[in-house]
Amino acid sequence: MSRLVVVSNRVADPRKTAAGGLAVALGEVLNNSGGLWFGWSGKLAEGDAEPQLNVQQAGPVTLATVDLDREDYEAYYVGYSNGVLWPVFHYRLDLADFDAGYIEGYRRVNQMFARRLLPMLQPDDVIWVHDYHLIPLAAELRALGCTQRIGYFLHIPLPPPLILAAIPGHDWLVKGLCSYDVVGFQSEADHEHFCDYIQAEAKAQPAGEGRWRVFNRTIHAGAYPIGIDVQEFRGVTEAPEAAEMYERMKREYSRRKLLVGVDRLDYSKGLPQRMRAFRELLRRYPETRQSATLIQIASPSREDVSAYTDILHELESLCGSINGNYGELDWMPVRYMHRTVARARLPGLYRASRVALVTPLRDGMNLVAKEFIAAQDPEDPGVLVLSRFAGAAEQLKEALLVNPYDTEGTAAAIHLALQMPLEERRERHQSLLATLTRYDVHWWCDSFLQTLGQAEAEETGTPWL
Ligand code: GDG
Repeated sequence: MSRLVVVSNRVADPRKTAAGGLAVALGEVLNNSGGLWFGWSGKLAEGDAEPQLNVQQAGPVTLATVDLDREDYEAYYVGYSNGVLWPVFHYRLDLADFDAGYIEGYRRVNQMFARRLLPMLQPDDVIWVHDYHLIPLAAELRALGCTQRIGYFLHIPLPPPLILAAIPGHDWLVKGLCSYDVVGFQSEADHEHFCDYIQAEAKAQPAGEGRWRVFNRTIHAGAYPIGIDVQEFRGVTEAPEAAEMYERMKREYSRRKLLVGVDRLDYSKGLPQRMRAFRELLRRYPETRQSATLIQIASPSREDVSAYTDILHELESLCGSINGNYGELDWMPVRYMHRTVARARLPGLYRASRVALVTPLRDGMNLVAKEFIAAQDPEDPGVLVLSRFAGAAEQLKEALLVNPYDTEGTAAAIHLALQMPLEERRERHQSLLATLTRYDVHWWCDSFLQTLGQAEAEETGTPWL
């Protein structure tokens, strides 16, 4: 059997708990199959020498990481990945900072990753590259003579061609994507955007089921919506820490219905829009005052990117004004925490909540939506209010789907969720849980790797890059 090599921007020890969606999912995959996980250590290098490679064994998984020097970190990570690709891929051209210098740093780090990874590869390896930080990695590996199969999965949305085309060098990025053997997206919508782009801009020709002939190669493209490990998550839900959290929340809010939001503090998550919808709920449906409480966890994220400090201030000011206008001596409508909650306790919070608000303006998938469903008591489940702009909305049809830009419409959906009769809550939850169980993280991994396994190994380099 081929060995699995995973490459992602950050490497997390699968034995420890991690907060990112990607880290959680990949930890599970590698723990099951064993293999090599390569990426950035998360540390900055000291001195001028080429950074050391750190290799350690974590159970069945070899973890190999390199440090980045500050200049590379600023250009590759802060500048290009999070200052250009993240906003544009989330349809936020207004937040992109197209500084010409960044792309050089992005390319430099991808080249360095390719150089460092190549000597560790075995002939039969299957390589699986993740996310927007590493789009050109396959092209760089191929330029060094790598002939193994390489797959790529984009965890964030891929916007339509006209938005993508706003990025200087977008054609180079897409050519980079076409150096993989399999390119996977979270949703059919993202997959279609890719197909539209390569047909319009690169004269791609269909070459059978999911396959394209483009830039003199054959590639496979498809939607592989990421899932969670439902069994594992239900296990965490039943463990003492989550159960204790559940009991505490139930006691504390015995006379109220809890609404919950759990997000990285990111402008793509629609947090100010969510707060405005909640304010509208309190304004339009006075009976919800004193009967509903919103707990919003906003875990700190990318604090060295300036757009993130702006969103923090906007959110804090909205929470303050809602509490100021609607709060009573014995009740505050919003409990907002700019902190990370321990993963072991999160399911208890989900389970104690009647409604989850998952209302991103754009999201590749959104795992919180799935975790919320998995944590519910099937006899008395909560209701998921979900943005139609999350990748998860393609699968989770029985959620209450909302347009997060529509404040009144979202407030009305939250109101409906709060009032939903038990029978309807059960029916919806049952269907949602069935979807979640069928398309779990193992399905995601198996179906992607099966397609990659069937792809022909690349026989030559790609001299055109
Ligand atoms: C990217 C894409 C895609 C959040 N706050 C806390 C915490 N979390 C955990 C959640 C969940 C994960 O972080 C967030 O995953 P999401 O999917 O919601 O979002 P991103 O981080 O933006 O992930 C996304 C994902 O990749 C996977 O492909 O779904 O669309 O943007 O697991 O539970 N965990 C803990 N404390 C917190 O405060 N412990």
